[in-house]
Amino acid sequence: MSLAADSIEIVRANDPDVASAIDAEVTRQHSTLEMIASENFASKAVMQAAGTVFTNKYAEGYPGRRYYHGCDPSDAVETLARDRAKELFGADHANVQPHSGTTANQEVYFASIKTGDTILSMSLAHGGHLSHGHKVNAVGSFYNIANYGVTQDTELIDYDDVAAKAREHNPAMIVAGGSAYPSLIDFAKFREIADEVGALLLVDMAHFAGLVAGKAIPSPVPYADFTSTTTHKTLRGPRSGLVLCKEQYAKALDKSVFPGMQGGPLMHIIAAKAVAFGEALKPSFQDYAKQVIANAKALGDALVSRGLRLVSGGTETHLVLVDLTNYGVTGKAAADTLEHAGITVNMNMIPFDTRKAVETSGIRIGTPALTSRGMKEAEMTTIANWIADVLSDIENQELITKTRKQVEELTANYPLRADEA
Ligand code: DSN
Repeated sequence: MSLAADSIEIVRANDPDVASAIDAEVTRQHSTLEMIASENFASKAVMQAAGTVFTNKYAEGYPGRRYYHGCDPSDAVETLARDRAKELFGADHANVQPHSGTTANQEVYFASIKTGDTILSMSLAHGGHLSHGHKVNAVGSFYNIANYGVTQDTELIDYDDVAAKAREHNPAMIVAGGSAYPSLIDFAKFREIADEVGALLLVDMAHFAGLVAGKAIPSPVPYADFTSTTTHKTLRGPRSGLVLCKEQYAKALDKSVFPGMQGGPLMHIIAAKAVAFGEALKPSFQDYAKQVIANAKALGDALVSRGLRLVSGGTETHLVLVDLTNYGVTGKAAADTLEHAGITVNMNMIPFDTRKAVETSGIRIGTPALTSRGMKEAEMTTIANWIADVLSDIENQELITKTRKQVEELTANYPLRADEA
């Protein structure tokens, strides 16, 4: 055991109930295969920075312009985080205060468009995200939402549809990016369409920010007016958000984040973000990012060799979206059964899914977390075969128990962070 286990003794002494939940989570993370595409393992340095006295400090405002006194250390750490984020992504301006990816997106809209304006974004059912506008999300209440999607034959973004919808709806903002899209996005094409209709372009790179930082895939930053992200997925930092933008939007963005949508920034999390951005600037992060993609490809190839179909035919990123139709199981049944076998994935709708979101025809499987544990292509092939075995016989309790044991044997050889073993 490592990570939280060596730092919760004070919690245990003061609050055994909470310590016991933390112990259970440590055991779960160590002994299972974490394949939720949006999860990862932060370093000890990131977690320790997040657990510091900065949690005690109010620092409303920005470095050098605070509404509270005693902010010199807060200014120092926020400046480090901002400068590192700008260097990492080659951005004009960075705001490191957003609490999450969803708030980051809301803050971009609030900074740049008016209530009632139209946002054109990828449909949630085709791999978009709630915060890109949906009737069950606040964004859908404040703005008029139009959606583009993928083509039925390729399951890739239909750029003709994006252009047609842009001409039809005249959006103030076009959003590119999603949470279950396994292919690369043509940011230059999005820029061209946005320019044609006079719209702003927001790229939400939450899922693939670490791959951009690690130079494993092309960056959206030169093309987008705003680029938003979470910091805890492929980027491997603390659970939080970040917005980058062109210099001309810097003032409006900062005003939108504070005082527009947030109060006191979480200085302990900003300290942890500064550590994470520092880690991502190291050359070893580029090896990590490339391995994440190599692992996703190996996992996908092995699943295909077992008769499973991958949406869009494969992956160029950190995730595969698996159509389970050939196996005759729903995404919900598959994810439930795999969890019993020690493999954690999401149920996920596939494009043109005939099942609802609570059941789905697919599962989303990602490699960022297992790559942090040091697993490579060979382990991905082994795991893909375990997944296929379990899914081809989901009522077989003996097989589920056997797989759970194999998962425990495999994970025992891999610390959560291979670089900190
Ligand atoms: N971050 C999203 C994901 O799991 O992809 C959920 O909001």
